[in-house]
Amino acid sequence: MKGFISGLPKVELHLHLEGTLEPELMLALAERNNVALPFSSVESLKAAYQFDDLQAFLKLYYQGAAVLRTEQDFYDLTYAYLERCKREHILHTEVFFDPQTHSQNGVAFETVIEGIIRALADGEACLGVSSGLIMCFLRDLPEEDAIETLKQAISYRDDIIAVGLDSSELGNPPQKFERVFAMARNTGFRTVAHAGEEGPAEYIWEAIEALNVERIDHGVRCSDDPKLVAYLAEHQLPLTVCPLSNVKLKVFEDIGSHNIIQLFRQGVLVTINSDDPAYFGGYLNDNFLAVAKAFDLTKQEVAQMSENAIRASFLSAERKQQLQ
Ligand code: ES4
Ligand code: ZN
Repeated sequence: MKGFISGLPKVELHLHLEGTLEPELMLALAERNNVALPFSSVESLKAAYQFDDLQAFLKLYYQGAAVLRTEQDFYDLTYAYLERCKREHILHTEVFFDPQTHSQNGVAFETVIEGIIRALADGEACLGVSSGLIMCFLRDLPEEDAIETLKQAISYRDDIIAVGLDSSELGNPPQKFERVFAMARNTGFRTVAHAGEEGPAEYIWEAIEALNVERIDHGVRCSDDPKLVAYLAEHQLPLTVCPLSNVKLKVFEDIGSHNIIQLFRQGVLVTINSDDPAYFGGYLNDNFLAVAKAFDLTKQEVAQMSENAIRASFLSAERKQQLQ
């Protein structure tokens, strides 16, 4: 199974670039940029990666992201992930970035995006990994900040395929961003949102009805509402599920208690993704393998998961067909 998964052509749809910041690079950039970190070794950093919930994780994730300062830093971060894609046989990836995290640290929008788009172009040309860029709004910040961020993105209209919504879910329902998502859609951006990771099934309904999203990121709490599961299956609205992330953040106690296979068997278009692999201890192949082993999946079922991701991607119908 391990060899089968490694060799399977794959697509990734839920990955935070800032979440690919490996401890080694984090420490190197802290030194390069003179940013103070409360950790001095890879070991002490890794030892701190034990989280009770999303909030505990986000604290470390934002602290880590503060070492990213220059365009070259964003290039190096992004290119290192694309090299990983090549090794993992990921042919296409749709990646999130959080510009507001960096503007809070005094780093300009242009610095962040120029580094990322240069790496994505090189990744396609030199590694053969195609990609799409998704700009996420931080949902724990006010609506006006998201609107300001969207305005900055307009000059990069051709470099960004979609907008998304991430960070602290509880208390920050999708509805809060209804207007900015409408503006984004009118500008020609596609839309996705994190919903139903820690938040209730109601937030998934809101993401669908108020934000008009084309995919739900996580969405695992849909199981609390059978009508919602039926809706997702009927409309083939994809969920980008992140199994190892959910276990690390205690959304599920262990991989065997995860509901991904239950949803799969109920006809929901589920996909497997790695979320923040540097923090959660596994890239895409590890996520596939954990699910395949825990539920004793057949090769055909594993291949179906990969096919689901091709279907759920923002690729053209023509390119989807090439990948299938
Ligand atoms: C995230 Cl796992 C997760 N959930 C919500 N927001 C995030 N940002 C980075 N990782
Ligand atoms: Zn995520």
